Amino acid sequence: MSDESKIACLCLGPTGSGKTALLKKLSGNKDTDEYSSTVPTVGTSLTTIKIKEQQKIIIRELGGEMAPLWHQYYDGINKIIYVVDASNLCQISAAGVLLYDLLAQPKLQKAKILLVLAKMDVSYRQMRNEALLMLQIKRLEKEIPQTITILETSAVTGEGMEPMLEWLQSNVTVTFKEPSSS
Ligand SMILES: Nc1nc2c(ncn2[C@@H]2O[C@H](COP(=O)(O)OP(=O)(O)OP(=O)(O)O)[C@@H](O)[C@H]2O)c(=O)[nH]1
Ligand SMILES: [Mg+2]
Repeated sequence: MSDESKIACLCLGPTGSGKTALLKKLSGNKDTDEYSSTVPTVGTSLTTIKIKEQQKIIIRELGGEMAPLWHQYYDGINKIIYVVDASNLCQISAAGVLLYDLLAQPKLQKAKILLVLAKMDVSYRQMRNEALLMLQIKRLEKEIPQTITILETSAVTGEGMEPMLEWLQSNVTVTFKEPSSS
């Protein structure tokens, strides 16, 4: 049974979108309270997240620089955390291209996707809506077999950490937030 506590999860997203900082915060790394800096992830890095007494989840981050090689890690993956920098709309199109490629991968047709809008402490609601519109999430939802859950986070304030842990724990999460105009 112990193997079941290891959920195969990848954390992906463009360079600098905030993956390492997010996983650091999620794993309860105290440094992030003071807001420590991160360095670009070269290759891959593993983070173990303790969920309950005996349940652990190991998340593998693949640096944005490694995007051409992400596909080598798709075997046996059932959850993907896809991190987009909500404060940097210039990067959204690139993030979208990588995301669409991911969603089209045969090995990931049954994966659950968590779309993380990161760095919300330096973003605005309007930018977040804009980001979702640019990613065409509403249209995507109708065309893809995967379930996409959208979450706003900040590695600085800790926003979104609880729901993220819940998502990691659950096998099926069907929440879909539409980009609203409010
Ligand atoms: N304000 C703010 N800055 C953040 C947040 N998360 C990350 N950053 C900053 O964004 C930069 C990149 O963060 P990383 O977590 O290293 O990004 P990454 O996605 O791991 O990048 P690669 O490993 O190169 O793919 C760093 O300077 C972080 O300090 C956040 O929630 N808020
Ligand atoms: Mg990193």
